[in-house]
Amino acid sequence: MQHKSRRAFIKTSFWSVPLLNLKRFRSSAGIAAQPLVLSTWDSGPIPNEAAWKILNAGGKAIDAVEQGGIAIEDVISCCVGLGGNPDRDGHVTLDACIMDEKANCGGVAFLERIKHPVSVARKVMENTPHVLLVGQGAQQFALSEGFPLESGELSESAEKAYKNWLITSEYKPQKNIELNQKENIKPPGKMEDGSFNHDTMGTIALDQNGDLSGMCTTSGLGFKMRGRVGDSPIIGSGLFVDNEVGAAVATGQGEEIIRVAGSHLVVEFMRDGLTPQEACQKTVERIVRRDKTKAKDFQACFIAINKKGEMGAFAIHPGFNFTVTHETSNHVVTDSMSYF
Ligand code: SD4
Repeated sequence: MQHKSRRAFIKTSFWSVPLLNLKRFRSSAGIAAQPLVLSTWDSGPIPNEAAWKILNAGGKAIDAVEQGGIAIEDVISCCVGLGGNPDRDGHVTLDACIMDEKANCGGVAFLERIKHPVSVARKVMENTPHVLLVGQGAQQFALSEGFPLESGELSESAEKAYKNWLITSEYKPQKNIELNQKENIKPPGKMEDGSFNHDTMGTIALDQNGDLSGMCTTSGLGFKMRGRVGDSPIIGSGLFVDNEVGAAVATGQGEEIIRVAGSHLVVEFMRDGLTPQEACQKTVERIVRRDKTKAKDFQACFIAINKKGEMGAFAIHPGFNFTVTHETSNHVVTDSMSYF
């Protein structure tokens, strides 16, 4: 077993927060917090701020996570939503899903020119007999629900990235850590040019009533094949919620997360009595075990909360960070624990 306990340093987020380290995070991971919201990456303060408004007012977790998704999809300089990097043909295609405390769920995949896939996913959940709509059908449904058709133009940062990618046209997803380790990254997760450096936002929440919900929204891996769908809109892979047990959400190389039905696996480990931290770690170990050499080249990360309001996170590689918000704390945990 090679995973290391890494010290984590907590950056100041949108709120003024105390400096903490991972040791403290670990002990706070054992403390129950309710309500509670966790989001992937250091752009997590954006969804968490929107979600917290609802949770703090006694609102429902499902509304909180949807508002979180909308907030990050609104940030055009973010790699989530329409500002994200395109596929190799130059089109942005979006994936999202949402799941509530009653195991109601909905998703959209390969959706184009619609700004808020998370809300279309919720409409799929509430207004259709289905769980997942894709491509043109998903767009047609979104339009019928009153979502406007957007222009389809690339954002400035995506256009730049695409032109740059066309030079080699080599499909080689980043582990994200290279970006994080660049000195020019400004918190929370911002690049020098003001754009964000991650393409998937997962948010899970526990509300005052003790109910759990989650959402995941993404533009998927940049420069993917046209039609490619990752783990993010797939219930059980990118996201899973079981109100008796806990909730988990994933980010990283979607294909590898799908292979183990990652988020479902995290929840099942929690059902067996593991803490959220142990459950995330065991799931990452399951992915790595399949092919350890290959795992050196891709990232996969999970965050989880359980019914008691305990939390956990684990990644294959260093550099993963996530955002925690509850009554007494608001912080980005940088460089979470990892296998390598
Ligand atoms: C995907 N899981 O499309 C997503 C990518 C991701 O940060 O998480 N990027 O495979």
